[in-house]
Amino acid sequence: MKRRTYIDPTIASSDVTPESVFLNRRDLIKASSGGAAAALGLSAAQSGLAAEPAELSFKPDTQSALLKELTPYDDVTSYNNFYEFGTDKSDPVQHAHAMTTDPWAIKIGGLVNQPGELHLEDILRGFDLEERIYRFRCVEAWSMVVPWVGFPLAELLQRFDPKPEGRFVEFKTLYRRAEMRGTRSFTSIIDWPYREGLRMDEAMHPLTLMTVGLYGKTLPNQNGAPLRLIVPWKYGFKSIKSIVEINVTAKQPNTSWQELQPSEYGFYANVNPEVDHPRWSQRFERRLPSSIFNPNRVPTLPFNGYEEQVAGLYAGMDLRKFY
Ligand SMILES: Nc1nc2c(c(=O)[nH]1)N[C@H]1C(S)=C(S)[C@@H](COP(=O)(O)O)O[C@H]1N2
Ligand SMILES: [Mo]
Repeated sequence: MKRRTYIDPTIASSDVTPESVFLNRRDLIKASSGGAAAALGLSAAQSGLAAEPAELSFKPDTQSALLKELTPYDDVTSYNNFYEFGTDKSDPVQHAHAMTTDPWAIKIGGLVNQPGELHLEDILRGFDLEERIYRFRCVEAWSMVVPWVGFPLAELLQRFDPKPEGRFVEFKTLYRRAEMRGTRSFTSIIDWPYREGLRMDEAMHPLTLMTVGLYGKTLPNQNGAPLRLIVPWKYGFKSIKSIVEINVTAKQPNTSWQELQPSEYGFYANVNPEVDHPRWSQRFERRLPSSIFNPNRVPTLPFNGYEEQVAGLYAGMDLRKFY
């Protein structure tokens, strides 16, 4: 399989696995210092080492018009929102290594004919991975262009055979207080675990990606390892990280940000330059990397540039009301 190799400035060439391999425990452990931990049978997180991203096999996205606009790996992996580890943009990269991601399983239930559990190994073996270069727009008005690696969420849901009365899909993030310092903080405002949801047709849309990697490698913890959602036409908070549970439901599920501040964060959260956040405009975004001297301000596009593909999902809906 032809694949693109990304040059990652943060990884010495001696650390890079020479051929594409499927994820296994050994690949998750840093080649140098992780060796001792591996010999002791410890996972990287148990040993206190951040798991080093491992190479993935996937079909590269060679046609994307966004190929020339990619946000550098260092920015994608060091400027993050992952409140389980703190609310500063630099908290996740500093503290998310404490999260154990091996072993990992997701429970799929609710209104499905075949409820069950999937282990990460089965997910990586059981689905064809593909690269998708997407724009990613946070409600806070910063954005990136990221080469994700994953597979359509629809393929996963279909295996569990949703019942016809299932109209929504609910997602939950891992909640493990001992490993997530942000959840122990007394200033923490979210009712953990972090929860998100989609309407069934949004969940089944071919752009909706179950994501296991970025820049050709497994996700770093701070970006939602080992498995997260990416919904490119919605504000970033819909793209829930480190998923452990998926439920098909009849009613619209409660979501963390909506619960926190319903007047500011809606269930739909479609990127929309016409509907301002109550406290700021959504007409423009800061495309990372961005600095005071070079803010890199670009106009925000309706549905984040995916209008042609997804606007039909919302035909007849008042998008000011259903924000
Ligand atoms: N579990 C969980 N998922 C989350 C968040 C979070 O705090 N916790 N933050 C969301 C927000 S606001 C954004 S913008 C994106 C950020 O993803 P990134 O750090 O990979 O850029 O993750 C989303 N998913
Ligand atoms: Mo966000």
